[in-house]
Amino acid sequence: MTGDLASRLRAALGESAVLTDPADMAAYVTDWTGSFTGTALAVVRPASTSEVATAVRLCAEAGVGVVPQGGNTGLVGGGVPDSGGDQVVLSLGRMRRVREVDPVADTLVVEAGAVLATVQEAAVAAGRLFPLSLGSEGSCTIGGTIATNAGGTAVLRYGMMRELVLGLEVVLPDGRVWDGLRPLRKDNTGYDLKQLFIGSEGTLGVVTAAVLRLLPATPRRATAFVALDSVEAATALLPLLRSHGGGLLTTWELLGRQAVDLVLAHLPGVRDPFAERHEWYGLVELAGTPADVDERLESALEAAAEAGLIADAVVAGSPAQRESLWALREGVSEAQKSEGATLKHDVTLPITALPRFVAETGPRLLETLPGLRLVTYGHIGDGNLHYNLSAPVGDDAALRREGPALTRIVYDAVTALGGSISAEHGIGVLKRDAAAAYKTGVEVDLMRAVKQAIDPDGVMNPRKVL
Ligand code: FAD
Ligand code: 2HG
Ligand code: ZN
Repeated sequence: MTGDLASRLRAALGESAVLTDPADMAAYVTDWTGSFTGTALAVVRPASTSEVATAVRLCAEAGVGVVPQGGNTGLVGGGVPDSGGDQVVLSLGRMRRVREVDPVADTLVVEAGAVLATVQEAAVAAGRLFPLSLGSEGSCTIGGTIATNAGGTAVLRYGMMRELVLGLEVVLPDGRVWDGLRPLRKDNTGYDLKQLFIGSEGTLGVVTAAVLRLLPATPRRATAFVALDSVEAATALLPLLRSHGGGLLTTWELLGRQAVDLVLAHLPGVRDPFAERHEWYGLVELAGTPADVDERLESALEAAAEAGLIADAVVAGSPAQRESLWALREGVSEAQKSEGATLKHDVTLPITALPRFVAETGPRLLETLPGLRLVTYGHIGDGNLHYNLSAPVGDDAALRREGPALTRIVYDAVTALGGSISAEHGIGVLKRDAAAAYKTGVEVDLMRAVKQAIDPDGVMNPRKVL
């Protein structure tokens, strides 16, 4: 049955919608990190919801697993097939249309394959804001950000993707379409089905379209890069930034010196804004109208300096300066990738526990692997650290050898302090076994029950998450 699946898909969707040549499929079977590579029976590229439904139904009838894929920027190996060669990658890349912007309902209806940046642009063109903001926004898709419940650098103010979605259209594992594409702000008719699909990483269905919330435009942004002596200073600054920023505080990001060093080493044109080296840095941004944001940022920085919480500060005086400060933050993933072997830990803790986590975990890791580089940065305002590790210089093999022990140290510390082993990137394959071990038995049972109820034959994204 699987043998003629590609021909059946071609007959239903057209020749050009189905790729089977390994060279054509190459970009779809390896992830952004380069750590996850598989092989696929075929890559199918439907152009409409009904074509997605047909493709999923044909795969289900053939007993073939479907791996949904958007921009393939995911960091946990969830969007690529495994090495079995018996799965179909379903790319949403041809479904990119912004269908409607409604200024009265303050909503935008979009197809799942639309790139996040195009949705942000459509909102701006309508005088509104779609606030989700990620370093990958030029490539990641709305379907992918829904499937992973993406976070990013404006969660502090606007929440994660889950809070920005009002309605969804989903193709179910048996090929039926759930039409939940409603712009309702209120709908208490039992379980909130859309929330089940948000963050399910393609294991329950294929998201084909969404109704998104729009928010008031923030035409002026005030941005500063600050030098800090400690992680304690970064957490202590949060209430101060909040009170001086009013509701306009949008971003509070942390960067350790090692992260900055990697960006300076690998990304051309980026420079250190300070003459002296510091152990820690923060990026703060307020967004709103010109009348407000500059004064508020200034008063926050003055209060922070008086309280002895910042060692130095640079305020962006132009859009170009803002870009260069943001490049230091958004360049870390790319720079760390260029440096060689990386072990990623996207963890979250209660904010007050972050200083202790950093102080206690680093020495334990360095005892296990001397020379290890701790590349610590992330969305500290949300309690989310990217506690990433780079190999000792020139010794990638050591990181690979000690990786499981290092990850255990990190996850044990996170769990002991009341945190979670994935803040925003999800589980995918990377954390599948760890999630089963670190979540409670009740949580794992409930997740399995949901999967069994919606996808009893295991068609959707097999062996991911669970
Ligand atoms: P993909 O990588 O294609 O897929 C991700 C998962 O979603 C897979 O499990 C896939 O099967 C599933 N999926 C994709 N589309 C659908 C669909 N239509 N229906 C059902 N399932 C689907 N993430 C953050 O949260 N915050 C960040 O700040 C952030 N910054 C990043 C910066 C860089 C440089 C990079 C490379 C990645 C970053 N990411 C970040 C991770 C990534 O961009 C997000 O996880 C994003 O949501 C993935 O979107 P995508 O379209 O690329 O999805
Ligand atoms: C970020 O915040 C992203 O920059 C990517 O979530 C983190 O590459 C990473 O580990
Ligand atoms: Zn992040």
